[in-house]
Amino acid sequence: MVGSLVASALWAMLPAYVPNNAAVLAGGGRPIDGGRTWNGARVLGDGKTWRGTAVGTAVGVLLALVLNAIVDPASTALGVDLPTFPLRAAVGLALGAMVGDIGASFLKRRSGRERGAAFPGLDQLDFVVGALAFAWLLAPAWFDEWFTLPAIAVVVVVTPILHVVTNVIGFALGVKNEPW
Ligand code: CTP
Ligand code: MG
Ligand code: K
Repeated sequence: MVGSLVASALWAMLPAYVPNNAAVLAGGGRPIDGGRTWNGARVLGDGKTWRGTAVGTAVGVLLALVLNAIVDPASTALGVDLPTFPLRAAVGLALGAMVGDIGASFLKRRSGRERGAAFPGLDQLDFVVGALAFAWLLAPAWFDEWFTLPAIAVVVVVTPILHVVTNVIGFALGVKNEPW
């Protein structure tokens, strides 16, 4: 019961989990803010690029399509009813994750934090808020079916743990500049 709630909630979030990690690998090139500043600090900073955002979003959507291809055997193997992603839900989760992270950088720059500075709490949940908001906007019926309040609670508790673990691994592998 609880296990199936955790499994379906995390499955539903997978297309939102990979974009930020894909962006780390794909980053570089022109920053979204074009180098512009606002009140003495960069609008977003060099860590938010067009290429990272585009590749991250595309990888998230592609993952959703792969998950759709294996959802039946996976549901059977786990004995859990897992979600299939309509394209609108896939785009909402992936693009929303990227936009949430970009919004966090905007807030970091406004609060005097340089690129790469940690903002505990915001760093772990920015993309969750963005992904859920965009999925709700783009695929409201699908969102209501899979993101019940208990499912959202699972996501909010488990995601920061997964986020910290993956970023420490990325840092240890040398692909990420900071372990957060
Ligand atoms: N990245 C990107 N485009 C994005 C998000 C991330 O190119 N939309 C790449 C950048 O190379 C970035 C790296 O992924 O440096 C790590 O992402 P993140 O930790 O979110 O950025 P930071 O460099 O820490 O910058 P910020 O302080 O603004 O979060
Ligand atoms: Mg960072
Ligand atoms: K971030």
